[in-house]
Amino acid sequence: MESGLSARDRVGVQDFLLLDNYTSEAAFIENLRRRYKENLIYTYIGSVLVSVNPYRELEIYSKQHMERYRGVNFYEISPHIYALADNSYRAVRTERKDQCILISGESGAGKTEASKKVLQYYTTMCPTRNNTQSIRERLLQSTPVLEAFGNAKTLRNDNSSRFGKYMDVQFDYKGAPIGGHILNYLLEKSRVVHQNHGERNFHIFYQLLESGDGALLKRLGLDRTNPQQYHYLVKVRPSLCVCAKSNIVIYSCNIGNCPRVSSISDKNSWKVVSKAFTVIGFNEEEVEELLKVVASVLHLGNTQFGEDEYGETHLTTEMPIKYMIGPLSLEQAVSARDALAKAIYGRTFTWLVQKINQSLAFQVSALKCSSVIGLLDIYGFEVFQNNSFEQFCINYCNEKLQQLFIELTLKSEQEEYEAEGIGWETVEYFNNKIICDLVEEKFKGIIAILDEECLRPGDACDLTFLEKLEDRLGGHAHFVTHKLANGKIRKAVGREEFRLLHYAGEVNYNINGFLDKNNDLLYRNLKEVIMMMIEGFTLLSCGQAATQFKLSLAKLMDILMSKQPSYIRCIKPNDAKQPGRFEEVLVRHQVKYLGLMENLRVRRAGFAYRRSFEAFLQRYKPLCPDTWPNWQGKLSDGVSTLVKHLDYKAEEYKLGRSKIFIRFPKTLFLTEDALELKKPTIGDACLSAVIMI
Ligand code: AOV
Ligand code: MG
Repeated sequence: MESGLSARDRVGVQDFLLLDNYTSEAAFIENLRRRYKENLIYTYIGSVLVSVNPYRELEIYSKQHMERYRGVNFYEISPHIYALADNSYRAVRTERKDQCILISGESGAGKTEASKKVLQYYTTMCPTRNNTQSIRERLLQSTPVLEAFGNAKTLRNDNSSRFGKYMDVQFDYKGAPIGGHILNYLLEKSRVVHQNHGERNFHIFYQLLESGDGALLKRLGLDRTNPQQYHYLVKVRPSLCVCAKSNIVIYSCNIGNCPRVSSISDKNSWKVVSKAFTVIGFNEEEVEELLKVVASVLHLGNTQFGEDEYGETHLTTEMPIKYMIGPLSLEQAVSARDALAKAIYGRTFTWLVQKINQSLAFQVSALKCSSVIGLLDIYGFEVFQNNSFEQFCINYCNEKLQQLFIELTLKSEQEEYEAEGIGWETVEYFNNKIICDLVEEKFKGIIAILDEECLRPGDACDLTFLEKLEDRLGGHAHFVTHKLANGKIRKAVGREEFRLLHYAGEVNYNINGFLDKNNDLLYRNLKEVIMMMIEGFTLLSCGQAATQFKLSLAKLMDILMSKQPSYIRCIKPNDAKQPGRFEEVLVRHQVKYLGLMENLRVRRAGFAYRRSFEAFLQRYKPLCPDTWPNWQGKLSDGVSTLVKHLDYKAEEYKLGRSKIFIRFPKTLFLTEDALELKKPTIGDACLSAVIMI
């Protein structure tokens, strides 16, 4: 412990609003660093929670901790994710307004862990109805199942979410969780057939092979002794060789990756997932059917193709298919196989989410959902050495989330002050709308150009797509290719790449595979074979995937906009995934692009709470004899009378055209406390009729 320092010097301030030098980025980072060194990973910016990944288990998530945070206000106790969870829950109870908790930050920053902590809080602390107890367990157990099928080790995170997840927790009028619903977004299906060096396929493959019961594996035709025999589990580097015996050219794969990772226990996870299946309500046959599909993907990956002297390709698999798909070139055959594996896995994942949703739906028809809290945990912004279509979609998704943050916290807040005639000096911030438009704008954006190229008959290919991008978007401030305006070559961008200047940094995207991935290509005859094998199993082409993704993101934004948001901004302190390491440059970069300094400036200069005159008066009128039981005059005069009686100081509030603005949360909390004391004399019934806006 550093001696001679006051507690405040040592642990910093728990709310950045209290920083003496609140405009200084250095002071902001220093505050984060001090707190991090003391294992204080949470700090507020008003009601926004900033969280720094500790990369170690902290003793702050026990039931006792949860109890400490129940019903207390932010400023009363040290910052915690439970305080934020409780705050949203109380808003649901008292204001009956749907809430959402938006968790953002780059890959490995702690979003998924944060969402799990919030869910744990609700399932532990909220009241239960007799007949809905199992729903808590199901809500909790949906996570390990979805993680087994949708998470994987990447270079950035050993448990990286490879799909976006939005989960509604539904509460009844007494505040008991009674159900849930999950929306999933764009699973990174390409991982099924290919992983970058040092990465893995989805966890479930390794869990099944490592820990699946011997008899089960036998039934599935799997052999655990050598997981590396499964081509989809190792780094696949295609190569062609000629079989000496038959003179047939064999398309083979290079084996070389290690499927085991010290930080991941596939054995333990398997146990957890197996139990979770039971809790969610899968019977044994359903689990086995599901695992059969998983196994079939591994078998499919081991299918090899040979080319005979006529250049025709044959299927040399032991799968129960008697079809020859040909003639195709070797490359075509392999890509058809991989497309099929991806489609099977993707469909299975969608089915899994549907099945979980059935299990989370109200079991008792008489139950009514009164309000919901939505939890958004998406894949974080990521940059690799080689970035493809998947990173393009993931990073676009993060742009949208940042846009929502800007719309709701920076832009609308400032616009409201202006509309209400509150004196205000505008805080400048970077608005990433320009990048969202670049990607998604109708007819002009990258997605529109990609779709256009996918639908164009003739010679359309990835390179013509890049040419079109250059033609139409060259000169855009956030779009760059290897060609410089003066005809020279920009070395930092490859000839098959384009670079986007994202809000969170620059990313070069390699265009190879963009068209196929966007088309979600699946050969028709393969679809037919599968449809004949499995009745009712329809594998239709999904159309242009990026556009679908864009539309589902737009829908998600509508869902989120209809709710009252809370924010958790996650920060990754180092790239080595190590505890105790706080790398300033890395943290500063995140503080910058997350817009935390602007967020702080707006909050500091602005007002923590606002209420319409009517709602404010309605709720707090019992606190002043002149406004109780009814105020007859103008609403603004009533509010004026009330706050004077409450002894609000001039710097604590401002009256706008239709609303009162309260600068500090504490002022409102003290008023709430006073109301609580008044309850015995005025009665609860009167208060429950009050609507807060
Ligand atoms: P992410 O969700 O933000 O990345 P995770 O939530 O998976 O990141 O966190 C990555 C790892 O950091 C976890 O597996 C834990 O080991 C550790 N970690 C995060 N938060 C905590 C915490 N509060 N306490 C202890 N350890 C933690 V990604 O899904 O890749 O964008 O796509
Ligand atoms: Mg995650």
